[in-house]
Amino acid sequence: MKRFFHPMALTANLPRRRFVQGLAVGGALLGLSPRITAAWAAERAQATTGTAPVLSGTEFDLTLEETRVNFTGAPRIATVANGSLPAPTLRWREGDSVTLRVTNRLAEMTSIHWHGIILPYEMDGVPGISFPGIAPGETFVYRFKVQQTGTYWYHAHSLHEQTGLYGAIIIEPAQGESVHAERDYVVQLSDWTDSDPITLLKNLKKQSDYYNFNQPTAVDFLRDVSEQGFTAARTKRQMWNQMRMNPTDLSDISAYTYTYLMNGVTPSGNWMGLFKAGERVRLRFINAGTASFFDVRIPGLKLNVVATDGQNIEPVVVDEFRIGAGETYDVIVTPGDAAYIKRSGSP
Ligand SMILES: [Cu+2]
Repeated sequence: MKRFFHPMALTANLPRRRFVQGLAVGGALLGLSPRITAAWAAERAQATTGTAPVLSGTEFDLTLEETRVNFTGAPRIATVANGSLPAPTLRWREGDSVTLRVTNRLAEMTSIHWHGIILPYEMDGVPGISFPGIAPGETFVYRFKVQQTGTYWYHAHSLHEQTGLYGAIIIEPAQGESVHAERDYVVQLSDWTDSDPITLLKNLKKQSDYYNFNQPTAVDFLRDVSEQGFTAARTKRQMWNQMRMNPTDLSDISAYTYTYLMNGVTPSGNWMGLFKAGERVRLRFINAGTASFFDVRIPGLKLNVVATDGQNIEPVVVDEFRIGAGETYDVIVTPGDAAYIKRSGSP
């Protein structure tokens, strides 16, 4: 199993947050992608990455457009909301009616879906149910009453999600937070690819293990024979063959293709959250990845899981948890006077 570690430094008492910008975009723009030309780049801003801006209240405007990003040293096109990747964090209040005006400045149809939010179906934002999507140039107005509390997220209900359209939703309870914390951070995990998502999808449709480079080999079979005996090894292989499955099929797409992001920052960018020793820090983990699981742990810290998918739960203390695509986990940590590196391995 290949593990990919994504460090997040939770560092005590640093004067400011530091973000590492993507590599500067220069003349190398030309020729790397057929759609990225000097003229294209001149018209578009670089996306703001790192901790997303927070929008709160009852009226929201989100503008969806293409921007430039550079996570790997190669300039690419991202689809973002209000110029930022991740999209702005939306803070709502239970009981409020919210209005969200979403304007599509992309060249293609798109949509925004409010993941896990209880609302009238016309406001759900899944194309093909109540509307065809938001056409280029069009503004769709979502309006609904907020009837729940907790950590959720929103995303494009199309391949624009893979290219950056996702953001956090935090809903405050009408009577105030029941979970006490001195600090509150969104930790949004996602997977970025420099490849065109349509190409990835096409490859997976043709061959589901296209990106699996750990196929069982004759050497593995011989090892099984020496460890378990011939009959057991053959039975095991037959079982997998009958199911037409593969014991190494953990993720359709792996770190070979993906660069994993935490709050829009690559592992080398080191997203950082500040705290004072002894504070209760609430970390709202959101898996905004398109096709990745993450195993989350912060060596040296117990993770007190207090909510999942927006629902408060009987708190559970763990050393590590696994978060699937679309899930959210709220975790309380009480760090001491040290720096902590969060590790999230994608299996
Ligand atoms: Cu969703």
